[in-house]
Amino acid sequence: MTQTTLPELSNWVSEVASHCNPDQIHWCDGSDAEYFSFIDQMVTTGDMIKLNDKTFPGCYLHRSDPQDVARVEHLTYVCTETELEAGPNNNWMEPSKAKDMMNNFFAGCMKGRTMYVIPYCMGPLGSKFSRYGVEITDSIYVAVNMYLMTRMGQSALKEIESSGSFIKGLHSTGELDPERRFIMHFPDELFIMSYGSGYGGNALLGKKCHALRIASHQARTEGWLAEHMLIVGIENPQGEVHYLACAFPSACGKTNLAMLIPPEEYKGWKVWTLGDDIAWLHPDESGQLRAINPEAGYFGVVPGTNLKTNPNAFNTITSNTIFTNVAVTADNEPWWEGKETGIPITDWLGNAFTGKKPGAHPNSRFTVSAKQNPSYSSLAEAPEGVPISALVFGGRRKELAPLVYQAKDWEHGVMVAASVASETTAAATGKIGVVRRDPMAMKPFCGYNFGDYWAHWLSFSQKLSALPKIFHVNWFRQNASGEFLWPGFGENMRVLEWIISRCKDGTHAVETPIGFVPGNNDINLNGLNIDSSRIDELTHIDYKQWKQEISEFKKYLEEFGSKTPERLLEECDKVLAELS
Ligand code: OXD
Ligand code: MN
Repeated sequence: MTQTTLPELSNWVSEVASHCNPDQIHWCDGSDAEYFSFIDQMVTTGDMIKLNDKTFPGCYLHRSDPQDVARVEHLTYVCTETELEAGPNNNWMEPSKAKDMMNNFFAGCMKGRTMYVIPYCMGPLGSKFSRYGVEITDSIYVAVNMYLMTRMGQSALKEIESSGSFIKGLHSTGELDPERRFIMHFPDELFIMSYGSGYGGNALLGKKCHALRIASHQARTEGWLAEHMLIVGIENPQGEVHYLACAFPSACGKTNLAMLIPPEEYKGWKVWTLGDDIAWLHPDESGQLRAINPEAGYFGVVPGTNLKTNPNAFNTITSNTIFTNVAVTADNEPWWEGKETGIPITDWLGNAFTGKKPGAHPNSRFTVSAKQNPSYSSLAEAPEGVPISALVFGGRRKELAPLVYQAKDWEHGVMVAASVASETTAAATGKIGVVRRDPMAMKPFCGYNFGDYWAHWLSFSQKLSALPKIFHVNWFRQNASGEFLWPGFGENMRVLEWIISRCKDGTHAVETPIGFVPGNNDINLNGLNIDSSRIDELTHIDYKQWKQEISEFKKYLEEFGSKTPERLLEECDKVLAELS
């Protein structure tokens, strides 16, 4: 059993143990041997099912509780001293009240169970941008997922012991009772308590809880940004690489964009993946914004993944992958809607597949090490991160938002980013397909008042000497008959090329009241069965609809009262004036 030389950590572990009363304590060392022994234990108990070892070597299926398949935003709280600090964008509870309630749940909850102590690092080990945490959990499923998603175990513990600082995360699956399920954040104490769910975003505390909610709060005081963004490097045939950080709401194709393979016409172009979900953005000494991915793996949505939509993801998940809530074929292969091969016999619940209900849960997931991705960037572990040329925001919108537009300057860009709205998906419980405001795609993840967050974003015009350009994209625009106007997936490379050229001031655009859009000859359509008039349709700006959109957005901003930066309201007024 690994112990620690850090009294703060050993005292906390002892306190938790005496409160939760586990049968045993296991300090995770993060070794491969430990991972496989956990997997073996889970196979023995039926918690994991070994999949076809020939076609999917090292792959396993986990079936979660059917009531525990997504993030629970209505049960997720930010417990700051005052409600105003958490803001209308968060659920809030008074910290001592929240702790009392949670401590009640945790009392004796690990009886008959093993308590796992997981020291982990978010970011490349040893990077000055990385942050450390320790998750205590009674879920072996969480332990194996943390092994794939973070740098965990002995090496992280060493760093924690030398720096003396870490975020505490306490987790128990409890009774998996939706009535006794809460995810509580105490940003002032760098503390997370999560009870009653084993689902990734609720239970792998390094991810949304630490790397976004707590980190965004820390980042505000320390002068950086923790964002819900993928990071990609786009290499042109001359070998020049531009790095983009792109924010989209959950299940809107971040993983697909992060792993994009350029279409045939793009000979010599390459896309390198640095991250698919979270970016930590720091200004460096020279005023350049640099990004690291705090995660080491992907926890991606499975349905829809195939050799056409995302060949890199498909190839990444054919070995050493944990699947959660997918269907299974007669050959014991994992199966999901959109896989395009195989016939399921058992659905995600373990029942016979009838075809009347989905085989895989719409939010079924893969967990896999990022290193398996064929497009894994050689700079993914670079301690200094990568320089960011452009920040790209997007949502899933049937209408209104053009395929792509560029903000006029930083302040306008912050307004554009704050105006992100998207149709909801299966990644969180609740109604699917309704448009909701999701500023910077951070609605579920910002650990403090959005008003302060927008002000923090605006302040970067003072912190950076070279400001990244800001863009908005919408791959999901439809025509009146409900057909998608843009093919999406690998073809999005064409839009990325336009974005990069704009960053170098090297290409044409048309100025409109909402920003710069490509003219109908500005996007390379070679090899696509689309004529340039489609670009007109995709970039058409309906002034009446936009006036209504910006007026509604302005009202939304005003809900944050005195916290709303005046500057954002002025940006809205400027656009409204141009639309009149
Ligand atoms: C995720 C999410 O799992 O955003 O990344 O829900
Ligand atoms: Mn996400």
